[in-house]
Amino acid sequence: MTRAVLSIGSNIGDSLAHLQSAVDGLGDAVVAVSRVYSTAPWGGVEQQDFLNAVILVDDPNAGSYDWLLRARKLEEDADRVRDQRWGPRSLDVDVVDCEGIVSADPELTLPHPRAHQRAFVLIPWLDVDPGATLAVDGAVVSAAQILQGLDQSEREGVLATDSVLLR
Ligand code: PH2
Ligand code: MG
Ligand code: MG
Repeated sequence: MTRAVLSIGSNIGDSLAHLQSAVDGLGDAVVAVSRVYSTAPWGGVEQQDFLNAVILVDDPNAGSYDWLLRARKLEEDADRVRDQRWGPRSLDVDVVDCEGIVSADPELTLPHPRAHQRAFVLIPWLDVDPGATLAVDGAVVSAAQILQGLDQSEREGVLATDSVLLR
Protein backbone atom coordinates (compact mmCIF):
# COMPACT_ATOMS: atom_id res chain seq x y z
CA MET A 1 0.00 0.00 0.00
CA THR A 2 1.17 3.53 -0.50
CA ARG A 3 -0.02 6.48 1.40
CA ALA A 4 0.67 9.92 0.02
CA VAL A 5 0.12 13.55 0.97
CA LEU A 6 -1.23 15.72 -1.84
CA SER A 7 -1.38 19.51 -1.75
CA ILE A 8 -4.13 21.03 -3.86
CA GLY A 9 -4.47 24.68 -4.82
CA SER A 10 -6.46 26.93 -7.12
CA ASN A 11 -6.80 30.63 -7.84
CA ILE A 12 -8.60 30.68 -11.20
CA GLY A 13 -12.33 30.25 -11.77
CA ASP A 14 -14.46 28.46 -9.19
CA SER A 15 -11.56 27.46 -6.97
CA LEU A 16 -13.64 25.54 -4.45
CA ALA A 17 -15.18 23.50 -7.27
CA HIS A 18 -11.71 22.80 -8.67
CA LEU A 19 -10.50 21.55 -5.28
CA GLN A 20 -13.64 19.45 -4.94
CA SER A 21 -12.99 17.93 -8.36
CA ALA A 22 -9.64 16.67 -7.07
CA VAL A 23 -11.26 15.04 -4.04
CA ASP A 24 -13.93 13.48 -6.26
CA GLY A 25 -11.38 12.27 -8.80
CA LEU A 26 -9.35 10.49 -6.14
CA GLY A 27 -12.45 8.58 -5.07
CA ASP A 28 -11.94 5.69 -2.67
CA ALA A 29 -8.26 6.51 -2.24
CA VAL A 30 -9.12 9.53 -0.08
CA VAL A 31 -8.35 8.94 3.59
CA ALA A 32 -8.68 12.49 4.95
CA VAL A 33 -9.25 16.03 3.69
CA SER A 34 -8.08 19.17 5.49
CA ARG A 35 -9.96 22.39 5.96
CA VAL A 36 -9.93 24.81 3.05
CA TYR A 37 -7.60 27.77 3.46
CA SER A 38 -7.45 31.15 1.79
CA THR A 39 -3.77 31.82 1.22
CA ALA A 40 -1.64 34.72 0.09
CA PRO A 41 0.22 33.95 -3.15
CA TRP A 42 3.66 32.44 -2.50
CA GLY A 43 6.58 32.92 -4.85
CA GLY A 44 6.56 36.60 -5.79
CA VAL A 45 4.05 36.57 -8.67
CA GLU A 46 1.33 39.18 -8.19
CA GLN A 47 -1.94 37.29 -8.44
CA GLN A 48 -5.17 36.47 -6.63
CA ASP A 49 -5.18 34.64 -3.33
CA PHE A 50 -5.40 30.86 -3.56
CA LEU A 51 -7.61 28.29 -1.95
CA ASN A 52 -5.45 25.45 -0.64
CA ALA A 53 -6.04 22.13 1.10
CA VAL A 54 -4.28 18.84 1.68
CA ILE A 55 -5.58 15.36 0.95
CA LEU A 56 -4.24 12.13 2.46
CA VAL A 57 -4.61 9.26 0.04
CA ASP A 58 -3.97 5.56 0.23
CA ASP A 59 -4.12 2.89 -2.45
CA PRO A 60 -2.49 -0.55 -2.25
CA ASN A 61 -1.95 -0.47 -6.00
CA ALA A 62 -0.34 2.96 -6.32
CA GLY A 63 3.35 3.77 -6.17
CA SER A 64 4.74 7.29 -5.92
CA TYR A 65 4.73 7.81 -9.71
CA ASP A 66 1.12 6.70 -9.90
CA TRP A 67 0.24 9.57 -7.57
CA LEU A 68 2.09 11.93 -9.91
CA LEU A 69 0.15 10.59 -12.91
CA ARG A 70 -3.13 10.88 -11.05
CA ALA A 71 -2.25 14.44 -10.03
CA ARG A 72 -1.54 15.43 -13.64
CA LYS A 73 -4.77 13.85 -14.81
CA LEU A 74 -6.75 15.83 -12.23
CA GLU A 75 -5.02 19.03 -13.40
CA GLU A 76 -5.80 18.26 -17.04
CA ASP A 77 -9.43 17.55 -16.20
CA ALA A 78 -9.60 21.01 -14.61
CA ASP A 79 -8.28 22.52 -17.88
CA ARG A 80 -5.00 23.46 -16.30
CA VAL A 81 -2.80 25.47 -18.64
CA ARG A 82 0.95 25.32 -17.94
CA ASP A 83 2.03 28.89 -18.30
CA GLN A 84 3.93 30.92 -15.76
CA ARG A 85 6.04 29.32 -13.02
CA TRP A 86 4.30 29.93 -9.68
CA GLY A 87 1.59 31.79 -11.59
CA PRO A 88 -2.20 31.47 -11.51
CA ARG A 89 -3.79 28.06 -12.07
CA SER A 90 -7.19 26.41 -12.11
CA LEU A 91 -5.88 23.37 -10.24
CA ASP A 92 -2.48 22.38 -8.96
CA VAL A 93 -2.03 18.96 -7.40
CA ASP A 94 1.41 18.34 -5.90
CA VAL A 95 2.75 15.16 -4.35
CA VAL A 96 4.18 16.47 -1.08
CA ASP A 97 5.22 13.20 0.50
CA CYS A 98 4.93 9.52 -0.18
CA GLU A 99 5.76 7.35 2.82
CA GLY A 100 8.84 9.36 3.64
CA ILE A 101 10.59 8.44 0.38
CA VAL A 102 13.50 10.75 -0.43
CA SER A 103 14.17 11.14 -4.16
CA ALA A 104 16.01 13.72 -6.25
CA ASP A 105 14.33 12.66 -9.50
CA PRO A 106 13.48 15.99 -11.22
CA GLU A 107 10.27 14.38 -12.48
CA LEU A 108 9.12 13.67 -8.94
CA THR A 109 11.29 15.11 -6.19
CA LEU A 110 10.30 13.77 -2.78
CA PRO A 111 9.42 15.18 -0.43
CA HIS A 112 8.24 18.23 -2.40
CA PRO A 113 11.33 20.46 -2.45
CA ARG A 114 9.53 23.57 -1.23
CA ALA A 115 6.97 22.02 1.14
CA HIS A 116 9.04 23.00 4.17
CA GLN A 117 8.95 26.68 3.12
CA ARG A 118 5.21 26.86 2.58
CA ALA A 119 2.74 27.45 5.35
CA PHE A 120 -0.04 26.82 2.79
CA VAL A 121 1.16 23.20 2.67
CA LEU A 122 2.22 22.65 6.29
CA ILE A 123 -0.88 24.08 7.99
CA PRO A 124 -3.46 21.97 6.14
CA TRP A 125 -1.17 18.93 6.34
CA LEU A 126 -1.09 19.27 10.13
CA ASP A 127 -4.93 19.33 10.10
CA VAL A 128 -5.02 15.79 8.75
CA ASP A 129 -1.80 14.49 10.36
CA PRO A 130 -0.70 16.39 13.47
CA GLY A 131 2.34 14.11 13.73
CA ALA A 132 3.50 14.75 10.15
CA THR A 133 7.24 14.63 9.53
CA LEU A 134 9.32 15.43 6.49
CA ALA A 135 12.92 15.15 5.41
CA VAL A 136 14.69 18.49 5.01
CA ASP A 137 18.36 18.43 4.00
CA GLY A 138 18.71 14.83 5.14
CA ALA A 139 17.11 15.27 8.55
CA VAL A 140 13.60 14.14 9.40
CA VAL A 141 11.79 16.91 11.24
CA SER A 142 8.23 17.47 12.42
CA ALA A 143 6.06 19.62 10.20
CA ALA A 144 4.82 21.46 13.30
CA GLN A 145 8.39 22.40 14.20
CA ILE A 146 9.15 23.57 10.67
CA LEU A 147 6.01 25.69 10.69
CA GLN A 148 7.06 27.36 13.92
CA GLY A 149 10.33 28.32 12.27
CA LEU A 150 8.70 30.10 9.33
CA ASP A 151 8.22 33.87 9.31
CA GLN A 152 5.11 34.96 11.12
CA SER A 153 3.98 36.74 7.95
CA GLU A 154 4.13 33.42 6.08
CA ARG A 155 1.92 31.73 8.68
CA GLU A 156 -0.48 34.67 8.89
CA GLY A 157 -1.07 34.50 5.13
CA VAL A 158 -2.92 31.20 5.59
CA LEU A 159 -6.47 31.59 6.89
CA ALA A 160 -9.03 28.83 7.46
CA THR A 161 -12.30 29.37 5.60
CA ASP A 162 -15.78 28.04 6.32
CA SER A 163 -15.78 26.12 3.04
CA VAL A 164 -15.75 22.35 3.27
CA LEU A 165 -14.60 19.72 0.78
CA LEU A 166 -17.01 16.79 0.71
CA ARG A 167 -15.82 13.20 0.51
N1 PH2 B 1 1.15 27.47 -5.79
C1 PH2 B 1 2.15 27.89 -6.50
C2 PH2 B 1 2.75 29.21 -6.35
N2 PH2 B 1 2.24 29.95 -5.28
N3 PH2 B 1 0.76 30.28 -3.52
C3 PH2 B 1 -0.25 29.83 -2.75
N4 PH2 B 1 -0.70 30.57 -1.75
N5 PH2 B 1 -0.82 28.61 -2.96
C4 PH2 B 1 -0.41 27.79 -3.97
O1 PH2 B 1 -0.95 26.68 -4.13
C5 PH2 B 1 0.65 28.23 -4.78
C6 PH2 B 1 1.22 29.50 -4.52
C7 PH2 B 1 2.72 27.03 -7.53
O2 PH2 B 1 2.39 25.75 -7.44
MG1 MG C 1 2.53 23.65 -6.71
MG1 MG D 1 2.37 21.53 -9.31
